[in-house]
Amino acid sequence: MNKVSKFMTRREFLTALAGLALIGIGGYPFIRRWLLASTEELSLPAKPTVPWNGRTRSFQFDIRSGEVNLGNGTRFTGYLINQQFPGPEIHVTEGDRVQVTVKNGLDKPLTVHWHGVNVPNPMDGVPGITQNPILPGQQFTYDFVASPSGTRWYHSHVYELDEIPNGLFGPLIIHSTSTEPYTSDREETLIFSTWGYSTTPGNLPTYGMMGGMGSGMGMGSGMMKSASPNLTYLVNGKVPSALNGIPIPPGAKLRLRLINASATESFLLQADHTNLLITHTDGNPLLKPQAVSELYMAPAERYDVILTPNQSGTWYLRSTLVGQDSIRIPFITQGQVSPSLVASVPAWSYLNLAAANGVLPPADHIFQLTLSGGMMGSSQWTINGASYPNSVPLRVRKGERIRIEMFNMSMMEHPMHLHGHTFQVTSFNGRILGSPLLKDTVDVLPMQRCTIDFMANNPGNWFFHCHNLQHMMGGLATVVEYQDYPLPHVDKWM
Ligand SMILES: [Cu+2]
Repeated sequence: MNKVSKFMTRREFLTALAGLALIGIGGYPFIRRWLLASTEELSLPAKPTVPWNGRTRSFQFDIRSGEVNLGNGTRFTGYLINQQFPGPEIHVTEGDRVQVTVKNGLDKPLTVHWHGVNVPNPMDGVPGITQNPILPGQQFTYDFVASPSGTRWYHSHVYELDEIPNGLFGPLIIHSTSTEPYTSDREETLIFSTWGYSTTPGNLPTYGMMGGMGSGMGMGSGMMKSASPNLTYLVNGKVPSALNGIPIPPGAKLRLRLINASATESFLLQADHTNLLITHTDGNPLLKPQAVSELYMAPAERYDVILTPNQSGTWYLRSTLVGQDSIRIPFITQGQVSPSLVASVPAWSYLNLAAANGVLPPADHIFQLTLSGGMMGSSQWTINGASYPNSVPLRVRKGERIRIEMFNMSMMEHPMHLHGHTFQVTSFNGRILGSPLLKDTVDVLPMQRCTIDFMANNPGNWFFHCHNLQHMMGGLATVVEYQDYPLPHVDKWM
């Protein structure tokens, strides 16, 4: 039912026609150049991971409940991994075999999902699809080769609106074995989260129309979005006012690994008196870094940025969305800086990478998904009219180049996350991206369209869902199923 034979949209057809016309008027050398460029940039890996380098890194996750102190006097009983909130920051190298033994000392089931890591399917941590949840008192060892390199993270995939905000998440940094394309002098990880969700049955939070209406509509400038009420914003598990200033010498290049672990909230980040140089999207390097004045980051997205102090003393990285003024992360310049003029650059948008023209490469299988729901404040969300687990799975075959075309026919943004694969954002709102963005989560804005392409190179059953956890719970999810791989039994553990 989802199978759509190869076809061209009207726009692609017109673009192709325009291309032919250019060839007709002697523009061939030009055409040939961008066709070649697209082909090179559009190569997708045939294998999901690099080979094992022979080294094994073992970790224990001892998960228990315990007291969390947010740094502003707020204390509550949260979920601790090795006594930490959030969980420990793990550093490994691409190609390492990573073994994490998770011991569940809580009174409820849990799993761990390795977000952005292209693990073998049984290690993906999705209960009811790739494994049974780890029950209280039980343990499970995750075992995978770390790949691809970049800013990744991990989190529970059971009762997520309870377990993630209350502590079952943390950064996973996979270092590259090759030289980083963009140098920096030092780096810091900032993992953003939100706390204070009510999870009492029948009393689910009502962040909805107010919070998300118009999300990202003015993305880039003049945002009209306001934040959800009654949430506490955290960075590295503390309210930002409790953070120590991050020291940075004058002239130094500081790489920030920004991770949005919020269950529902996006952020619009700006640094005082300096632009942000985006080098990686969801951990994957850009062909060319992008200097931006502000950065919009939806749930589950990650951005690596480089910044350089342009002010003496203390300055801040802030979120400028209404209601998020508590998000002010302090930096301290260790010495005197004579401020230079800040270059005028655009705000971040996927469309910054849009090409003047271009065509999407052929795909073997195209799925068209309409994301909808949330009407009149409803908490039900759908893909092609059906809510998970009744949504139609996307059936693919190994070796195919898959394209998913999404249209967001709703008034809220949907950060769509595919497990087990790195995809390319190939077009956004009908415009082809000249250099496709490598991501695992794409934020589809209200009433907008996008296409993502990936190689079906990792057999299994892979959850594909909105990472606004309320939308996911409300049904905005489906499964990418490989032909000839045993079907999942599909239990809903949200
Ligand atoms: Cu959503």
